[in-house]
This record gives sequence, structure tokens and C-alpha cells, in this order.
Amino acid sequence: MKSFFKLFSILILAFGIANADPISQSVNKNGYDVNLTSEKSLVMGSNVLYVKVTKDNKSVTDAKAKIKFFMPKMPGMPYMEFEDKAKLVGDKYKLDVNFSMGGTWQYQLKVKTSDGKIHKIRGSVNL
Ligand SMILES: [Cu+2]
Repeated sequence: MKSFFKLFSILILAFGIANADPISQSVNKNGYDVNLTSEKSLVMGSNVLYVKVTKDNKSVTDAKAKIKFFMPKMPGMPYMEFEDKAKLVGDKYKLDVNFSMGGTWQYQLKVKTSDGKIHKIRGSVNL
């Protein structure tokens, strides 16, 4: 039993450290590389995320990107979600994300490229 608790606290610690890192995720499909990053670890309040789309090592600037954050229904709290459409700034897409409350938020990034393909990145953050 003692070792179980030890393992459990190590897991919590590992999870906490993982969540303290900024977001950095990539997906590669149909020759496109889509990369989602955050300036720093996500916090309550405002956050900035960037989406970089490249093909053959060249920036793709005619894609559409949007991100959805959602939290499943919990005791005493309804399902919540919000979306942000990315704005092209230079050669990457900027997302402004504002969290009104802490907890575990799941997200889904969707990028539509000019060939009509959708590129998705999913994940979750714990605030
Ligand atoms: Cu909630």
C-alpha cells in the first residue's frame, strides 16, 4: 500500500511537470507540416499560441486555422467551450486564448489547407 502511494505521487509529479511545459506539437500529412506552439506554459487569463504551416520547407500562408478548447460537464458545472480563429501574423498564425477558469481543458486545433485537407492536433492542459 505504501509503495502504491509512492507511485501515485510520482505520477502526479510527472504529470505536473509535463503540464508546466509550453505546448509544442506537430502533425505531418499530405506533405504539410503543422506545428502548434505556445509562447509559455498556459495559464489562467490570456495566452498566445502559434500555428506554423510549412510545405517543402516553405511557409504556407493561405491556410485557415482555428482552435477549440472545451471542458466536459462536471458536477455543478455545465459543459464549456470556446473557439478562436487564427490570424496570420508574418508567416505564422496567431491564436489568442483566454481561460476564465482553471482545471483540465481539452483542445483541438484544425487547420484547413488549400487542397481542402484538414490537419488536426489534439491535447489537454491542466491549469
Ligand atoms: Cu469545469
